[in-house]
Amino acid sequence: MAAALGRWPLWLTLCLGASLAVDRGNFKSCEQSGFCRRQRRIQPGNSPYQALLESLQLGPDVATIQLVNEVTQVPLLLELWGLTGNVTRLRIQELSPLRPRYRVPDVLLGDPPAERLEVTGRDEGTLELSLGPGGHRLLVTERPFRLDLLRQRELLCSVNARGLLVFEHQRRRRDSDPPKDPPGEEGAAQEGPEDGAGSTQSDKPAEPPAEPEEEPGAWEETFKTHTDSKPYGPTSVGLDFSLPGFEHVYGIPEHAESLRLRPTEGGDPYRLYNLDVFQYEVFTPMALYGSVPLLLAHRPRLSLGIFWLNAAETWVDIGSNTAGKTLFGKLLDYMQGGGETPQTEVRWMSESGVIDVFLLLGPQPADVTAQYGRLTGTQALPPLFSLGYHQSRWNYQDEADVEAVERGFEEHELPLDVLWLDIEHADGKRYFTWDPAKFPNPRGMLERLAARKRRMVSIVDPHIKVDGGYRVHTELRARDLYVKTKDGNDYEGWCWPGSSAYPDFTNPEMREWWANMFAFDQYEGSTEALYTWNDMNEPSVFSGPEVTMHKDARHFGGWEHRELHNIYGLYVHKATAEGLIRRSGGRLRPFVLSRAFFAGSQRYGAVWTGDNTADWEHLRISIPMCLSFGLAGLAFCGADVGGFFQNPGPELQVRWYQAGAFQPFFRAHAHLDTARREPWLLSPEHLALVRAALRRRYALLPTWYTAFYHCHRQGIPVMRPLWMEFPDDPHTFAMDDQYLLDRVLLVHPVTEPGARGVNVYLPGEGEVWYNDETHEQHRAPQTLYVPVTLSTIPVFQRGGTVIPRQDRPRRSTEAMKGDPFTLYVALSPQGTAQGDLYVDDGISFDYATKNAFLHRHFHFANGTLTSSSADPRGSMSSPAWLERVVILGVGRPESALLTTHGERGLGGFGVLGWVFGILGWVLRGVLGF
Ligand code: NBV
Repeated sequence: MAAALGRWPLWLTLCLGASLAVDRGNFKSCEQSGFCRRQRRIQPGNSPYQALLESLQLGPDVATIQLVNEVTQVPLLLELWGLTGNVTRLRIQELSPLRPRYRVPDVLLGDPPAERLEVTGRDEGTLELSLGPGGHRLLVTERPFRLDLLRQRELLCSVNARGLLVFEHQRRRRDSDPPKDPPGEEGAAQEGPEDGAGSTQSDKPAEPPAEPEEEPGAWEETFKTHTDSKPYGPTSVGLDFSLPGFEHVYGIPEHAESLRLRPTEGGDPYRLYNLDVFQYEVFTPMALYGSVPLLLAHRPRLSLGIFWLNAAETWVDIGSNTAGKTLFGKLLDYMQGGGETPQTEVRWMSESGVIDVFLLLGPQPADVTAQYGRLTGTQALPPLFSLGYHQSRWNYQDEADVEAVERGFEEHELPLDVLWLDIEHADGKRYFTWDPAKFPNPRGMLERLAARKRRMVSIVDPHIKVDGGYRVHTELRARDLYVKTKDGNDYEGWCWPGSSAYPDFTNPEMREWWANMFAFDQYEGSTEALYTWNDMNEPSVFSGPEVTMHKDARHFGGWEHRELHNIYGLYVHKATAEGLIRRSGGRLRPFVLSRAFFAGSQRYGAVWTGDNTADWEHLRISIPMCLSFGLAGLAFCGADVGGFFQNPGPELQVRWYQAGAFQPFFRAHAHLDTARREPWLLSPEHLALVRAALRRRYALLPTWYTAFYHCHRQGIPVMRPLWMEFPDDPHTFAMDDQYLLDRVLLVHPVTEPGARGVNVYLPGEGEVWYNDETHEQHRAPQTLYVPVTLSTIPVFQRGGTVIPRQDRPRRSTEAMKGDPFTLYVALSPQGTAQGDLYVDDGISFDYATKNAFLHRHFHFANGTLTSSSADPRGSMSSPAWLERVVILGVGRPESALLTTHGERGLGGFGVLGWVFGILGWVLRGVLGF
């Protein structure tokens, strides 16, 4: 039983919501985190590592070289791969580890295909390897060890140029017995599919080398009332990367931070450690609920990514370095005319595991996101309903409340797809059950909702009430599927239900059991209309250190929690999504929202930014937060609309609906202690504005769905920073108050109180943009002052694009099925435009398994709009039809002519200025629906 009375004050704070700001004292600073402190004290320029070039072994796809620490004489093994599609992988491990180190499984899709490596040059102290057909070369320097990655003659990235490679080799504790229970083969057996040649996992442990003096805390670390026993001592790893020419770096969610990451000198590094941070503040490098160790760097003509595959607590330092620049950096300055070229330094530090890094070499921004998508998978295609509007609060009290809220949407003609139930719906927070007094007939409730083409989400958290009368608990205990303490007992901590145990989701058998719990006969009262929300899966343990699990807790295979902390939440999400797929016999797509995440979580569903606050700065930060999520593959991102803590005023609430309507996951949510805020509780004027925002979202759903399809296929985010589409325009590089939806719409939500206007930057030399509401045309590039009222959402369609819409207001996405489409054709200055529309049944996997989809490409040139197939595999027959074509950027046409499969159709019908309508049945044949 790990619950400590010492944690009660925090628990009380959580319940009462008393404090208004984060309690920083609950979370470690770098100085309080032993390995971060140790690593940060190491000064650049003194690397003890030497590459033994004569040890080079060149396999068919991997090169191995031994590294040795000249002080401790401990040997490491460096493995290098040139992967297809401009990716280089490097892995560093101990050559003869005392105990296997954790190599993150279940994140990579498989063994990434590799190119043949060749030695193309060698002189004293340097080795040159060519990395396949992309023209990339790697220079390996012997002493001190460093790597320089070049494309032709251009230096892209240097590794260990500052000499900050750290590999705390495993050792025996001085004057003590070895730890009793190191993981054996079982631990090795759960290694993921990425394991390949050069594995040292099963190598025999070597005799321990001579030990350096250890600093206090190396073998035991105390934070507040918690002591981490650290039976294996210090095991951290770290490495530095120099990026010449780069001034802008992004990614490594989750932080409440601007899109462009800030230098961390003088403060803490960015921390990646999944934590339940109560009342988080904005603009801090503090860790939040999820972690994706992917950093992107961008400059004109080049984007790169560094993917650091490690699931332990990780800190990332970012420096802009001109003074301590590498020789190559100085050479670059010289070649470019003597001026200082900027350079960014990135340093990764993880508490344990191995160094496993993928350098994603772009060169375009979309290449980097695609490279990452090929490694870890792309966003699962969401069921269409989940792109509609979600109404949540902690809590909708009972069946009558649900009914009344749903009726409210009906009566006020507000579209709604999903109603959410938080923890109070379950019987005493025993997930997979219903409170019998409040929800006596869940099936009836779900059927009523489904009859009105709506759905429900219920929360299923991963902490399980320790209660001998609760089947989930008794079965998990009997099957021995809980996480263990360091002493081998079931790990227990304090959470919502009181004393709770934590299923070991890293164990495949546990995930299997959990997935089966979503079968309709296991999760009683559930139906196909019920989907799932996983909260608290960092995991949150109120009584644990930093509100999470003890690092010396034990998982399947004997691994310590410290080694895999950041991937725990992904496994919960994965098992839940698999459960929803399985309950439909593999037919239907799941929808699962998760709070914690890791690299690869995009394959399992949606994520959100957790417990934000109802204030303007949290509204503003939702944009860069979701942009950062998207860059790291997590495209299906949203923030609680209205803010979770505290009560938004009507202006903030309206502005949040307007912003949320243009973010991928669109859900209003609120804390238990806040006032009710269903939209009709606003004044009629404000309600009308919320209605307008909701309807705008729904009208654009075909564009959203098509954007998600692009993302699913190509790994390109749905919500994109401007620089992804305008990579050579430095003006866009730090912009995070506006963004693009796919490549077609530019959105600049109003996020200031009392705003009368906003400055919108319209990028693109020689391009034009059209105001989405007034259809007014604007030339680019320019910063346009857009006057706003409370009803304005500044959105612009890019000239040269075609977007599909469904303009008839309905109660939900399902009610829109069969509604006709309108195409908005926004002409470029050259009078051309193109775009596409993706349609499928919106719910099943038939699009993938039976090619049951339709993907049309639209092209406008020489006054003619043509529709053709964008993907001939798509074979769905659809009732969808086209009702109108709106052309932006033309004068009033004299007539319009329609040609169907070469036959001449109607001409000269009603022309309304530059907007003209055409009878749907006429166009149906032409556009191939
Ligand atoms: O389940 C209650 C809440 C939930 O409403 C919120 O969205 C989660 O992020 N949950 C956190 C636990 C309590 C937070 C104070």
